[in-house]
Amino acid sequence: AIMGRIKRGALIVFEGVDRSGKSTQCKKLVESLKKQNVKAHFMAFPDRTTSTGKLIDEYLRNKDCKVNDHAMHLLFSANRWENVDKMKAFLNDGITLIVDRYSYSGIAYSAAKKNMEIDWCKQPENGLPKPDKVLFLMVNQEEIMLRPDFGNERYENREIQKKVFEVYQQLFKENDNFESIDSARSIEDVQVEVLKKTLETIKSVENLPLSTLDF
Ligand code: ADP
Ligand code: 2DT
Ligand code: MG
Repeated sequence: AIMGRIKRGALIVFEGVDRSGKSTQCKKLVESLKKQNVKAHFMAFPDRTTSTGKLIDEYLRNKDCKVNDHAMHLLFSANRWENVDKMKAFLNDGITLIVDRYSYSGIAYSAAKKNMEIDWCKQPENGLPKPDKVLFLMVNQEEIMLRPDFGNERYENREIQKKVFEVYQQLFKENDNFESIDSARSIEDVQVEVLKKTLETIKSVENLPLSTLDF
């Protein structure tokens, strides 16, 4: 008998400002999927374990560390590029990837800086695997202020977060793979919607080829 082709996994990305609940939802989602016998694997960007990731980690944790903004942007992008073969292998094996931040974080946090052109920021991302769905966690500023405090990393302050949110909103309008999730609800209520959207996405792309980002 002819063997059926392996159905590919879906590339699901979580985006949103700090404390919007991305990491919480990603972890729960991977558990929920595994419970339902859906093959899933968690990834996060920046991937702080690789050689580029160690430089990025130093940059984020040490605010005195001065690096050219353009060079830093390319390093964040390189940190994704060095994971492409691994990502494709998972997806082709039928394993769904649940990813905490991706190219859209790269664009939003860099374009929020002075003297950084958004069109320039998009370019290094072209050719990377295109997410089948970007779940954009939306929480208003008042709600986010009720959540546990910012940490000490670079970018963790209100002024930067406001600019980042503005770039995210532009990306939301420009990209058809974005879906907004109201995250000013309980963790459990958000998870119900996140799981539903993910299962729908897995089903709808399983026989379609993976696309590449084309900004
Ligand atoms: P992110 O990864 O987007 O920065 P986290 O998942 O780390 O956000 O969540 C930030 C903080 O807010 C954590 O303390 C988490 O427990 C809390 N939190 C996450 N989701 C919710 C929610 N829906 N309601 C209230 N608090 C939340
Ligand atoms: P967390 O580890 O708490 O998510 O913070 N960032 C991330 C960039 O500036 N560019 C990127 O390409 C990516 C993926 C956002 C990571 C911090 O790094 C920022 C917050
Ligand atoms: Mg997080």
